[in-house]
Amino acid sequence: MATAGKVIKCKAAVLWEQNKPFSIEEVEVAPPKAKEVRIKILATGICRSDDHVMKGTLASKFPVIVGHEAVGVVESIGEGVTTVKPGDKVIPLFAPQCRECKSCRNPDANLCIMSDFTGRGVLADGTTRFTCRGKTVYHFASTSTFTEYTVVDEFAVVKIDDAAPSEKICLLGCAFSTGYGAAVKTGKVTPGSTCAVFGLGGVGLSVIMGCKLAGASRIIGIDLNKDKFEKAMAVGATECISPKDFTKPISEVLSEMTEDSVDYSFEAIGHLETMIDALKSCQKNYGTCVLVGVPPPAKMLAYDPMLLFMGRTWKGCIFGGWKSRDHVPKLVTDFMAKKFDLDQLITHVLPFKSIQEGFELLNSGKSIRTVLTF
Ligand code: PAD
Ligand code: ZN
Repeated sequence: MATAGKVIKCKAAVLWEQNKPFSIEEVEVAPPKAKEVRIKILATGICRSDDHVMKGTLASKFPVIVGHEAVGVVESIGEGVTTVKPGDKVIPLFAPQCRECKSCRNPDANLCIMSDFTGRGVLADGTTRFTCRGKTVYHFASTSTFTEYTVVDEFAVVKIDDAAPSEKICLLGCAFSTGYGAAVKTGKVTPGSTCAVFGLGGVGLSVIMGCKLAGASRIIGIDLNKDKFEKAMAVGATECISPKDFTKPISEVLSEMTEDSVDYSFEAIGHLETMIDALKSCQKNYGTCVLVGVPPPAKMLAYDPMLLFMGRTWKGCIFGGWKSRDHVPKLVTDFMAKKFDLDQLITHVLPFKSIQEGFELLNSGKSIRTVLTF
């Protein structure tokens, strides 16, 4: 393309400091260096994890360009890139896969050593490709998609089916893959089982879809916001409850609703209290509880070790446990084969410049996923 090898000036949503709104700025995006890929973003979803950066729940340097749930097209590649080429439709991967580290070599693991969940904010060579008003702007979680163009390391991007609709499958970059994988890959929900899902945002609803596809017979959705119940039922919940309607903990309510508690419980909120109550909610001897919500920083959990001693399994997963470059193209193929539907998760589609409105919809509880288009 004509822009290859040149600096691209384009619009991006920059967070200059914590707790301040997005500022749409003209930024400079440097060309990709060796083993890097520059991508034109086509569509990107708004996830609670982006909001966590704004509020300080997820560590980050500032100024930063967040956003991590997207589809784009490769604009140009750096030297030595072999797995994608200009013109390819791709999904940037916040959980990268270098294919060389110990986790990547383990068939059951997916937390690649190249992941940036600690807020380093740079590419593998230790530098950034963004500048704005003469200042260095940091990357977020190997992706940074709230911009017309981004640069990622080759290990953090994968080619997908060109025919896949960008405005929908951007959700495979985070929400759907995370929730669905938590149920079918990490939790390994079995047919006929009972499940409880704490939190009915884009991630929790995707957990429900996974539980349903795995053949669970009873799926109980839990949220403080009853407006979320209709969607939860539409994607597969068999009933929904709100903690506001009970004076006792949800774990006790679930124990009464089901014979001796559910087989699987999932926490898709990110609060310490609900993490422990989700653990208490699964069957005491063989139950499995999966943590999906991002934990608050520098906080410790205190819980009765008897909860685990009796036999429960407590696990967590990032990106559902999927090995991103191996599995994302297959999830796209499954979507194209109509194995699951993403329409229920997308409540709003807005132009990129309305990003702040998209976050207001998230924070007021009115949206599930807002997709921004370019
Ligand atoms: P969301 O904010 O859209 O959904 C969270 C839901 O939880 C909302 O519907 C709230 O009303 C509800 N809620 C809040 N507090 C409570 C409570 N005490 N009891 C019951 N319900 C409550 O977020 P999301 O679906 O985009 O993300 C959910 C979490 O998952 C969040 O912490 C996000 O950062 C995390 C996440 N993790 C990964 C991963 O790889 N593990 C990926 C993406 C998102
Ligand atoms: Zn996300």
